[in-house]
Amino acid sequence: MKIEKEQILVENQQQTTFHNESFDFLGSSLDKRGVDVEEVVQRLADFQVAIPSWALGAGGTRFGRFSFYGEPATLEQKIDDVGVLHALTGTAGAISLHIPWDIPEDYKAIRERAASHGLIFDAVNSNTFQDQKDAKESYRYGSLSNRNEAVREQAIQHNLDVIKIGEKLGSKSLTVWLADGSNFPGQDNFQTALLNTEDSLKKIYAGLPEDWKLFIEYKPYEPNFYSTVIQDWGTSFLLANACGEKAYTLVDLGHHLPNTNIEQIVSTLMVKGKLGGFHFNDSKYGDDDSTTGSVKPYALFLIFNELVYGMQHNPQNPYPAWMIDASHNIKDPLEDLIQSLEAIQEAYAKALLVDQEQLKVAQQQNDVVQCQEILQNAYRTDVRPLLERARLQMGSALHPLMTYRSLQVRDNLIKERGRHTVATGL
Ligand code: AOS
Ligand code: ZN
Ligand code: ZN
Ligand code: ZN
Repeated sequence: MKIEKEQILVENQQQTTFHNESFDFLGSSLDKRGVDVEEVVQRLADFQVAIPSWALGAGGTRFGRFSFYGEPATLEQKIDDVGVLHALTGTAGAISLHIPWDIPEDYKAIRERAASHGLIFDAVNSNTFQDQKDAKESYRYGSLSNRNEAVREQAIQHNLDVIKIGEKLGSKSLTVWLADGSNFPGQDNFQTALLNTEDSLKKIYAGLPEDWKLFIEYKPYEPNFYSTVIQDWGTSFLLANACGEKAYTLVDLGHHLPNTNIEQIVSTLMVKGKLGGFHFNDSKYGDDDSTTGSVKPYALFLIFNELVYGMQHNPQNPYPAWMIDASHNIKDPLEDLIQSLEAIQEAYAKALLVDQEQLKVAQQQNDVVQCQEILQNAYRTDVRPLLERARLQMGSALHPLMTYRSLQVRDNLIKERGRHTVATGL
């Protein structure tokens, strides 16, 4: 399944007049507000978000999984699915693989397939939260933190192997998310577990190529329900500092306890030059992994406001790696990802509209009301015509979801792959 540029063009033609009208209207009012509209559109066109290979099939819960028709069953098919997303949105220019779920057989063929869709390989992810077939040691009681040295060594070696795989694909970063923790008080010695983890991460870091980055993800609970070794940004931050300058903290929006001020975490990490990557999703309760922007779009905007500020003011922080980390239990995964990509771009566009100069003045004058007005003025702007314009410029779909449906992509995938496929790595 591959969407041709020509098909998108035909779809776009029917919608261009309406788009032009709404773009011109918005453009002239933004112009009056002193916004450089062309620049905002260009930034939106440049903004690329990686799609994780594991988000292309239906996810599930511990109670069950309802598979979705025409799910990708192979790495090739996963790449094709991201190709569809990228053709439609122009924003999904990278795929993130999870090892061992996605080990390529023929590297050259895989690289070529990705390139044919205009995709690059983003961070590679290691997996020490499941026992693999024929593995000598078990991760039942932890991996990089395990009190048994042989288990730690196996987990370290796995991460080094993942780096090797990533190198063959052109990836430039390794993301480590550790499930390690304990289920009951007294089960583990917190200090030993933390020190073991630090030691293991340093050994992985030592195997990192010069131009690579190590991203350390944190999460407060799940799958362990009493303690998690890397429970919060502070723990991730101290481990990244212990490893060295190529190690960074990775923020996953669903990995915070309720009401945490995520935007403030973002700003703290950026001012210290340690925000490496980002996993977008949304959440009502915990690591819900729901569609980005579906529950708390204003919070997402406030996070982007800090990201935009940080990208402008913190040269000490590298350009962050953007990724969606979501799971879809009932929606068509591709439609869900299109919605997430749209919400991300929307929040980014709105953050770009915040008048930073005016905000600074209002803050200086302690005009709290005006500060809120400035943020909400940007947030309340309907920026969708800007997104459309960016896509139009890239030859992508004016309305990705509409085009996805009118081109009957899912039906075509079912025809190609069969109705009852099962996604790998779930
Ligand atoms: C787990 O909760 C983390 O969000 C990981 O980033 C990711 O979802 C996992 O590695 C895929 O299973
Ligand atoms: Zn994540
Ligand atoms: Zn997660
Ligand atoms: Zn999540």
